[in-house]
Amino acid sequence: MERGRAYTRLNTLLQHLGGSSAGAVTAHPTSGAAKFQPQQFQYTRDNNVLSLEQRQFYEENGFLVIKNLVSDADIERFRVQFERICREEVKPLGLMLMRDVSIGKSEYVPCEKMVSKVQNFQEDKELFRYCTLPEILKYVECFTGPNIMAMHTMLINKPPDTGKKTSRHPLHQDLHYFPFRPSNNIVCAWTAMEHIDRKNGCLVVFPGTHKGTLKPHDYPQWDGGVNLMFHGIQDYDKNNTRVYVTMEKGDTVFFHPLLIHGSGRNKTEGFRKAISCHFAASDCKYIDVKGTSQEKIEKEIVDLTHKFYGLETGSLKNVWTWKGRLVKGERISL
Ligand SMILES: O=C(O)CCC(=O)C(=O)O
Repeated sequence: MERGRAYTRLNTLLQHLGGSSAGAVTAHPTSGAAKFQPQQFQYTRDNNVLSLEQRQFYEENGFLVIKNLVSDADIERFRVQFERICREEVKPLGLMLMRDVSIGKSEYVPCEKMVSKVQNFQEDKELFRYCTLPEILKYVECFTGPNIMAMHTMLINKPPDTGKKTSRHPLHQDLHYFPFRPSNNIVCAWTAMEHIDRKNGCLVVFPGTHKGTLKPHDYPQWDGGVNLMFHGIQDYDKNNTRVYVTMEKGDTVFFHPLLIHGSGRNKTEGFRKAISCHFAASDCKYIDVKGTSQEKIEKEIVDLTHKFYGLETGSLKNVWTWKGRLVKGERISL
């Protein structure tokens, strides 16, 4: 009875808030959007962290920016550790250093300017602190529930574009790389380590595409070359609204793994930094990707893991089992 009354009150409130327009998406919830009622929510959980507007925004758009979430002090610590890693003063186990395709192998000297991305920092205590920050996990739980695995970690150091446009990240869906489901229990947290806008290559997202399915991905045919693992979608709706997500240092965007997104060229002289982690509910289940659009990426990742670490994983599932770390609650099936 009490519950019934609460829903009626909530529904009245929702009606007061009015409808939303898909054509006018901003990077943040604005008052006035109320298409859904809580019982229809499927991408967010009711744990008293997100407001109704924030939940509606994510349900509708597949991403949500939380302003000023990570402190300057923490970001400084991540930056300092990243620089130490680049100078090879520390060599965390499992860490992979990537360089932009425009930099030849012979040109490589260990310094920050040569590294476009570090990934798999699960064994680096200092960087991995990002994945355990209570302020991050508090929001992650809204999407995954209480048992949380940190599955994929990255610090992206988008270099100034050399003119070859290789600093772009093609439009893609992160689920392409993941052999676990359901997708609604996976979320990416991506934190700006400085002001990020279209000049230094902010994220661009296609709102609402998280409601679609996983599309085939492949390397784009770019004249200047494409970075390793930068698979993109060829077939996307060019008329879909695009949102360029301008962010300040510490702002964090949470987004769904089916959301089509990418990032543009870095037209500045600086190295644009962001730190991110993909989290998943620990009761997600592995799937066999053989015979699916993910078969090719499975082979590429398994081969790379062998080349890089000498590990015979044999399947995407084993790669992710090896990388995943529990950050909250209980490890169940991942
Ligand atoms: O930081 C960026 O430029 C894009 C990162 C991204 O979309 C990814 O690595 O999946």
